[in-house]
Amino acid sequence: MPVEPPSPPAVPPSGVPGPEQGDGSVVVERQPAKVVPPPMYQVVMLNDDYTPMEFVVMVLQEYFKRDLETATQIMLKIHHEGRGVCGVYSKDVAATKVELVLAAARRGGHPLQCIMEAA
Ligand code: TYC
Repeated sequence: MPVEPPSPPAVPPSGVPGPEQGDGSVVVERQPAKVVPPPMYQVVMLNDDYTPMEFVVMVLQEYFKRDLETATQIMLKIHHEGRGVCGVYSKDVAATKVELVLAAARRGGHPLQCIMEAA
């Protein structure tokens, strides 16, 4: 019994070569890469009346890699304005930094608050 060859699909699946040029060759159009940057989060520290300024400066140096002058400026901004951005990171990194800062604050007996929010 004769076996029929499989017939080609009427519509080629998208993303695969097409259309035929007549000589059997095909033109492949490169799709522009759709690169979506990951959502970013800012880590924000809040002011309080009890955490020592020196501790906040140490946190900014240790966990946010700020030099002494920048850390002092950020700390003073928080002190005067109530809040300040320590840095902007991907979700996981921001969440880890918040955890580390809160753990260090609790170890030191300070009420320092640190949150993350969509940048
Ligand atoms: N306001 C605190 C003080 O006068 C200092 C401080 C700064 C506390 C920043 C928290 O996120 C903070 N000792």
